Amino acid sequence: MSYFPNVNKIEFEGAKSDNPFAFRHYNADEIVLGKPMKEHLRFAVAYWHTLTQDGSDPFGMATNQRTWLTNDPLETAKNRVEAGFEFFTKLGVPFYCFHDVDIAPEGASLAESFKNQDVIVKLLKEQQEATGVKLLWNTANMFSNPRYVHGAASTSNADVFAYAAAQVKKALEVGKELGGENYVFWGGREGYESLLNTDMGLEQDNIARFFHMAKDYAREIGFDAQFLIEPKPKEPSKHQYDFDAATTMAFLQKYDLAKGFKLNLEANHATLAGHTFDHELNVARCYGALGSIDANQGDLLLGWDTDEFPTDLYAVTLAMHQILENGGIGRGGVNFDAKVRRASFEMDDLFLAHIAGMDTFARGLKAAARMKEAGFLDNLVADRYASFKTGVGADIVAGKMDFHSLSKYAMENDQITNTSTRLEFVKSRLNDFLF
Ligand code: XUL
Ligand code: CO
Repeated sequence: MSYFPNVNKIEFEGAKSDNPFAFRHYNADEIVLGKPMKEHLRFAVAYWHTLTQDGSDPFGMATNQRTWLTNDPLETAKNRVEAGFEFFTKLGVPFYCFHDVDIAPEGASLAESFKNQDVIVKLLKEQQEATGVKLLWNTANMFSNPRYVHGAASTSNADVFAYAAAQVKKALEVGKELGGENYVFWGGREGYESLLNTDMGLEQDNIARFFHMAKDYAREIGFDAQFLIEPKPKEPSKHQYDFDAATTMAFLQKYDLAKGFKLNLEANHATLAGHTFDHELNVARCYGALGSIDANQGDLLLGWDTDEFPTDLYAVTLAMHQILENGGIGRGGVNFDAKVRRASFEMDDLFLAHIAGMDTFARGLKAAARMKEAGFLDNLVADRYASFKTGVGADIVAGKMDFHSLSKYAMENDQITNTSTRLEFVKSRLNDFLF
């Protein structure tokens, strides 16, 4: 049986096509800078938004029409696997991502929850083998259930810490079973509501202990996925410890975890932190920690995580520029952590939304590649910092200078000349690459 009988495999038809169920820009095998688009982009569908969420919001009930829903949660979960893989293959994405609770219903006990997962993981594995679609990453949801009201690894309740450990242990086993390329931690409730009753030092020490245990267990079972932390400044917590890329790297360095973890950066989380997405990618790049991205966009007029499908070509081009500068996304990918709007409730909207995101990323990749080929930003940056290539600048970079020698140099060269960055002209030229 088909869950999407109206939609055939989505094909590339070119920019002039007016078929809504076709790619106009994403052409999987087209070579860009020596590599097929599909390898640059490594797209993934997020199970939670596309297969599990129902369209409800704090003010209204579910709106999504989903033909896989039944009265039996485990039956529904089985249907979702079938529907999901039909969707992934028709869309032509190579990867998917999930939380444990997205794929299988929680049971009355931990043991029953694990049993439900086992039933579904078996089906996922069969579908992966039949279709070639792979797991980009999985994760454990340690924020929805009321038991996590005080946090998971940062909880004030040691029994909850243990429960969370059991949940992640299982998630790592599932990741291994399904050959996941990455494993993600997003600290949904790892933060605080009020400092009045919070031991911030203990909470952060405990999170670090938790991460070390997770790394140790993954090593023990031979699960060699890349470990990723996903920063977010707030929501649902008032303040989350993994505030942004820089804060998260400081945490990882403090606790001797920087070698074992990279970052999964999300566009809407960057803007919630008061940063642009490319800022976050650039920070990660400076640390050699750009692991993967969650592709979406927020609404600057709204102060929460709207998780819209990414269609802002300017922002996506700058993000793809960072990824190209990084030498690619490595074992990571472009995961659509994005949901259809509540009013886009029909099944086929799921295709239209992903096509919009994939086409935008294809355009962003091509625009960033055109900039690269023209040497546009490379030349501009090289010119701007040219003074560090020769003379005193080269000596500073080589570590040959100190305050004595610099002071002597400055006394002899104290008539400073600076040049304009002509940033307005640069921005106008940048627009020329966005087509
Ligand atoms: C929440 C969010 C999560 C993570 C995985 O804002 O982005 O879905 O990506 O837990
Ligand atoms: Co995310």
